[in-house]
Amino acid sequence: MVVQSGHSAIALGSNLGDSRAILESALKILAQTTGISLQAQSGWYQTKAVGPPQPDYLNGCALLQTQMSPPQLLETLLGIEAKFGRLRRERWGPRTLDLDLLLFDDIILDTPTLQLPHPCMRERAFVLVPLAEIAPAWIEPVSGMAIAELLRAVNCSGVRRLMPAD
Ligand code: PH2
Ligand code: MG
Ligand code: MG
Repeated sequence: MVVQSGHSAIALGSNLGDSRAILESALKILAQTTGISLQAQSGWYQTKAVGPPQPDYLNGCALLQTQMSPPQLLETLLGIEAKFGRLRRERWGPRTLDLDLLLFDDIILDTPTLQLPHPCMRERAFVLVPLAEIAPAWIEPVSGMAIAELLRAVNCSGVRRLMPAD
């Protein structure tokens, strides 16, 4: 029997520069990367920033199928961030492109460079709203709860879906 693995979910965010164009080209690069196939993408959401005062974010999520290991996929995401001139200044500060690895199969991992599932995803409406659009039934393995269930527990008032023409 062949067990399909390598399903992952990522979050995309930007609040500096032309965020919409940046997020869309990041997805295009991912889709064209050897060893990754883009399976689904959510709509884009304008979201109130969590953390220090800064402009609203544009956020979304995508599902990937990959032959890479989680650390290889993380390296790929960081490489794409770097292409868009991502500078790491203050923690949780404004950024041109943030690509976060949220889930990888049902792996639970806690290393200094990579934690799976992403430790903040359970509380973040700007992650759960777009993720629930494309993976409502995915069980977050630490809580044992489905994404749609986690979403019911958070306040979504700062998250607004953009219509395609916005
Ligand atoms: N990312 C952060 C900190 N705060 N707020 C919103 N709305 N969206 C984000 O993507 C975001 C944030 C750190 O990664
Ligand atoms: Mg982030
Ligand atoms: Mg990040």
